[in-house]
Amino acid sequence: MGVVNVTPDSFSDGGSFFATDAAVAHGRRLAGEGADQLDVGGESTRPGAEPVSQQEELRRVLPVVEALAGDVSAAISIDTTKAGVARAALAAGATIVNDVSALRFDPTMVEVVAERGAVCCLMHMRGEPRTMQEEPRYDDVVAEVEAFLEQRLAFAVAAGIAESDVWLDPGIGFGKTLEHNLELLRRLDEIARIGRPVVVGTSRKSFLGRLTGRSEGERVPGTIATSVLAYERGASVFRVHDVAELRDALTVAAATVGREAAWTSTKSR
Ligand code: HH2
Repeated sequence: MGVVNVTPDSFSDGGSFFATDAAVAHGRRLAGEGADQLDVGGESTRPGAEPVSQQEELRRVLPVVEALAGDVSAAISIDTTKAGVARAALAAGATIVNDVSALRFDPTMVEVVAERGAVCCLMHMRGEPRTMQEEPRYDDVVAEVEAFLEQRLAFAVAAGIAESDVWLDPGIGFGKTLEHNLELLRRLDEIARIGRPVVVGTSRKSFLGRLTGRSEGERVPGTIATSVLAYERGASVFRVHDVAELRDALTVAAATVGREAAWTSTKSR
């Protein structure tokens, strides 16, 4: 899954693709590099980020979704917590809703996803982006994230979303310390045992910088290491900024463990 951030303030590529044309060109490039999904987002979720109005978010993402949906074979995912943005993006050709609040922030989001029969990615986050990194504490981070994801999956299914349309994500970096992120990656098989596709987003995140001392753009090796280990432990969707590098790494990893490269079959979703 390639990241297309149409934002001025995203943590690793903020501002680079803020103009519609630049974002569309970037999405085309990532699709050409082998992304099976393009995740288009108009609001940064980095710690302390300022909220964006629905009108502004729509202005940013809708032309990009429209242009890419008619143009690339990759499925289009809309990275939003707002039902109005998801509804418009799905009408414009998106087929996946990536909701980092796991259907919690907007009470009407669940209806939009269910009505449209969209795939939805439910992610674990402690609290909300503004405050999530204020002293995150867990007794057992993996058990708590797993319980949360099971509860959100049950909520989605009870509201009419097909279980087969739900992907789950432990939310690396969302209300977690370095140790929490590493523990989640180390024990990712426990999350995979829930039985839904697991999405993992480690791409260029700050915990990689804490381990290596590298700045955002220099964190691709760390992104690859964590993604390959997550793959080995059962993850099947990798939300990344650097698609070509990840694709090669995962192709080699899949051949090594003797598993079919599962991400190639998610294209149509
Ligand atoms: N991470 C980010 C945003 N959305 N969605 C899912 N499902 N999983 C993630 O790990 C995830 C996500 C943060 O990365 P980025 O989009 O690069 O930054 P920003 O939120 O600042 O735009």
